[in-house]
Order: sequence, then C-alpha cells, then structure tokens
Amino acid sequence: LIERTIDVREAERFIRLFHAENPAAGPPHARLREVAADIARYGTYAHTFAELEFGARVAWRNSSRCIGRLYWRSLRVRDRRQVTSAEGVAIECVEHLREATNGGRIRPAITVFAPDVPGRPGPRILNEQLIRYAGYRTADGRVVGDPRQADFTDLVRASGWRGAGSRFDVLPLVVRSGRGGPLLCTLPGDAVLEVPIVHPHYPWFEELGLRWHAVPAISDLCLEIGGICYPCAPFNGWYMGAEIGARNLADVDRYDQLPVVAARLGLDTSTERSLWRDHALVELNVAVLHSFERAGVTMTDHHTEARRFLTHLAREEKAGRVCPADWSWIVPPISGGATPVFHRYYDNPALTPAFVRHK
Ligand code: HEM
Ligand code: NRG
Repeated sequence: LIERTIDVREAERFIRLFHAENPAAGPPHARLREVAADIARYGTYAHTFAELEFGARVAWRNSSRCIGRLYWRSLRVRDRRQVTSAEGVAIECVEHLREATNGGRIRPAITVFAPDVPGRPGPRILNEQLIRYAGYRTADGRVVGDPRQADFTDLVRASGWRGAGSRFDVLPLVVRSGRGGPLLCTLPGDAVLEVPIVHPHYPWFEELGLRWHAVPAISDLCLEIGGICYPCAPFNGWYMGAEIGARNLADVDRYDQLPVVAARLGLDTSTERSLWRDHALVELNVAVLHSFERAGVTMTDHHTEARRFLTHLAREEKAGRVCPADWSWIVPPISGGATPVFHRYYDNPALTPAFVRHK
C-alpha cells in the first residue's frame, strides 16, 4: 500500500522542466507554489492535461531501450485518470486498441488511468502487453504457444479461463483494482488485428501457420511523472520487424522456428558452419516484413529505424539535451553491425519522466 506522500523535489523538477520546454505556459512560479501547497496539504497533487501530455511524451523520449523515439512528440495521450474500476480499465483498453490500430495505420498512443495516491493505489494490468498469446504447458513438459506466457497462462487458467489450445490464442486481460480479486476480460476480435505470415517467394511458408498481432502495447510499466506514479498506463507504437522475426518467432525459448524454416529451405543443419540459422533468420524476417506490408499494417525495418534513431540523437543534441540510450537494447537482434547504431557508444543517465518497472 502506498502511504508515503510524493517527493516535492521531484514535483518541482518536473514543473520547471515543463515550463522551460513550454515557454507559452509562462513562468513556473505560481504553479510551483500551488503544487507545493497541494503536496503539503494532501500528500499529492494533480497534473494539468498539458503537464500529463508532456510528461508522457518525455517518458518516451527518456526510454533508453527504445530505438523508435524520433516521433516522440506525436504520442497521443488519452487522459482516463478518472477511471479506477477494473471494468472501466478493461473497456478503455479495448477502445485504446481500436483507436491505435486504426485499420492498420497504427497510431502511437498511451492511456493514463488513475495514479497512486496516498492510501489508494491505482488500478493495474497484470498482462505484460494488452495482446499476447497463451503458452499452455503440456504433460510432457513442452509448451504449446508462447513459452514466455506460460506462467501467466497458468494464472488465468487457475482463475477459470479456458483457451482453445492453439499456438496463437489471445490471452484475456487481467485487471486488478482495490481489494477485490482480479477481473478477467476477453478482448473482442475487432480490437485485435493479426497478420498471417507468408513469404514473397516460398508458397510453403504459409503452411507453417505463423501469425502475429499488429500492435505491441506494453501494459506492465509504471509511468512516473514529477514524483507521481501512474501504475496503469498502457502504451503502443508499431513493430520493428526484427522484434517478431528475430526474437518472438525465432528465440529457442519462444516459438523456436529456425529449425522448422531451415528444414523447409533444405539447409544443411548438421554443421553450424553452413550458417543455416542465419539463413533461416533472414528468410523469416523477409516474411514478417512482407506480410505486414501486404496486410497494410504499419511496421518498420531495423535498417531504417537505426538511421532514424541517429537522426533523433542528433536532434536531441542540437536541442541541448542528452539522449540516454542502452546499446544492448538499441542494436537490433539481427545484422547489428550492418546498422549504424552498432558502431558507437551512448550516454545512459536515468532521466524522469520515465517508464519504470515497479515490484
Ligand atoms: C523498447 C521500437 C514506440 C517506449 C523498444 C524496442 C524497440 C522499440 C525495437 C526494444 C524492444 C525489445 O527488444 O524487446 C519502437 C518503435 C516504435 C516505438 C518502432 C514506433 C512508434 C514506443 C512508444 C513508447 C515506447 C510509443 C512509449 C510511449 C519503449 C520502452 C521500451 C521500448 C519503455 C523498453 C521496454 C522494456 O523495457 O521492456 N521500442 N518503439 N516505444 N520502447 Fe519503443
Ligand atoms: N519486443 C516486444 C515489444 C517491445 C516494445 N516494442 C515496440 N514498442 N515496438 C514484442 O512484443 O515483440 N512500441 O511501443 O511500439
């Protein structure tokens, strides 16, 4: 339970940043006095919409693991701070997905629900992302579906959820609010756009039965602005192909499709030196990019995104800011050295506003 009051200095630093970067808002003094008085009296304060919108955009700008930050100013901020119930959160997450998906022309967005306030924690989404595929443990110790979701799938099954048992069953949303047990909610089909994976040259690729959801929407990070924690603030952008083609469908502890693709390609898997894994990876990534393009769903590739990221870095420097970046997350999981982000190092100070992982 959150009993502690919020940190006045954090609040003050944020208000100063907001006014420094938004000259039209005028000088900060009156607002600083107001915020200090509210914290003294109530142990917390409320952001204006302009502060919330700016804070969420800067949290994206400060996300050192994110290669996609060039468009941080375009983030759409859905202010749902009045929503505290689990039902309300579920309804608004569905609406978020519909608006963000936009028929395939994906729009980056964040929905901000009630913050933690002294004596009353805000609602929480237990899913790692709004859309994820179940991973069912089988009697012989394997997993059908996404092994990364095996624990979460155990949890929802223990709560009574029953999936169809396929490799790509969309998990229900699980929302907790107040003292009651969590609410499970099935996402309606029209809120979940999916793309079947096909290859531009190999008709057999379709037979692998692979697919992925169009929208990545992280739902388990807290948005921290000026000392206030918004524990429920799901956000989305669009995918970079390699996230799916070089990790989700390829990692040995995820869908582990490289041996399957290599076998279909007729590659020599008896020796690592044939580079069958690398060859299969490239064909899988070609298929992912081609499939999203064919379906009219926004997606970027790692070469384009790496170049854009360096443009972003140069812009930030020109604006007199440091752009924090984590090399090990920024460098793409395939062809790292063939992208320009590989060949340098980055500063990585922890800045706020930020997306943070709380216990
Ligand atoms: C991480 C790309 C939008 C915040 C990442 C990663 C990629 C990426 C490739 C690394 C993921 C991984 O290795 O698992 C993009 C692209 C976007 C986008 C192409 C298109 C617009 C956004 C938006 C936000 C955001 C809108 C927040 C408002 C983050 C954060 C992480 C991240 C916090 C780290 C997640 C973690 O620690 O698990 N992004 N991103 N990104 N991105 Fe973005
Ligand atoms: N790798 C994860 C998603 C992480 C965030 N990536 C984005 N974020 N593109 C996956 O599901 O594969 N975003 O907000 O667009």
